[in-house]
Amino acid sequence: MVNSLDKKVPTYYAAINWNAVEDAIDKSTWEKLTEQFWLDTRIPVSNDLDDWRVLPQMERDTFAKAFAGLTLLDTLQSVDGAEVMKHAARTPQEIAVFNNIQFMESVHAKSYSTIFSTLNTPAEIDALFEWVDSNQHMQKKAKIINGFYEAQESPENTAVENKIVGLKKKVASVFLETCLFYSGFYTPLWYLGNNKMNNSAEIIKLIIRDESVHGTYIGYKFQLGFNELPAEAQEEVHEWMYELLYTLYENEEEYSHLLYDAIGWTDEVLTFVRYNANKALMNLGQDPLFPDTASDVNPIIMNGISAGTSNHDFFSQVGNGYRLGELEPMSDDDYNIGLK
Ligand code: MN3
Ligand code: MN3
Repeated sequence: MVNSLDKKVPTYYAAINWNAVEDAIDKSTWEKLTEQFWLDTRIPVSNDLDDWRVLPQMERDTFAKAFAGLTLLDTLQSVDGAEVMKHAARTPQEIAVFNNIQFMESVHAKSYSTIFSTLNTPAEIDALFEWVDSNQHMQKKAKIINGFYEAQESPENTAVENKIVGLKKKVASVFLETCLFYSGFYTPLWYLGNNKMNNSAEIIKLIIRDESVHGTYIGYKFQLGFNELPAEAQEEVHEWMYELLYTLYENEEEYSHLLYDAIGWTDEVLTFVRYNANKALMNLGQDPLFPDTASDVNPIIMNGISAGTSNHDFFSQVGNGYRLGELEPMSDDDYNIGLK
């Protein structure tokens, strides 16, 4: 019997169907990201106070500024980066994945404030935010990356040109998350490698673990679109990408001199940045730009990054098991989202 109320109309809005997943990577990434969910408030940062009190003032200053810089980058990702990725989604499940990513970017951006509120005075915190919101190098990287996020497709463009607008957003995001963050991440990893400031570093390692999934996932989605481009357009994007990375690297050089010259770490930081620049290119399916490999990075940093898993949350076993991967896609099960 036909119910006259059950009348068919053209689809105005389609329901998301997780039982008809087009791309298995969406599902495996969703599972990976939800499995590694964490909150800054569960990490006992105040246990770092004994280490903090005996740090020389110059090191404290570098530490706090590095974290202020990271706050700006994660703010950009939480407000604009993840948002624009969502609009370029290829599948409905991809939008859901970016909803998770966007929320976690807000957790990341907030988590540095958890550290500041434990280690710094209110006056110091005000000065840090004033510094980062007006520092030329930090503002420059935010401006370059956000310029690509804000770029619009246009009816005057060809279909290929419009597609490239979207692909450039993904490249900008991967460069930010897999390379630019690392001039700041260096600091907590150095202390962790020296068994200091372990709880602040734990937060950073949880962030790094998330970013490694974001970079791999966005890089994978980039490659799907890139492979659909005609050869000529691929060549154009390829050249643009290397130029952009070099421009960003030059800015990292100056930023690292500003932050690290006083404590003598600049050269080591830049080796680490170049190593991660190569990883960003690898996420995008491209060849490395720099000769630096894992064996060129200060072993103390590698020691910090691979330091044992800890579980602060007895209920959900949220802890940190991130280890740095080899310089090839998805060689490490710790952030395997199911790519070959
Ligand atoms: Mn983040
Ligand atoms: Mn991210």
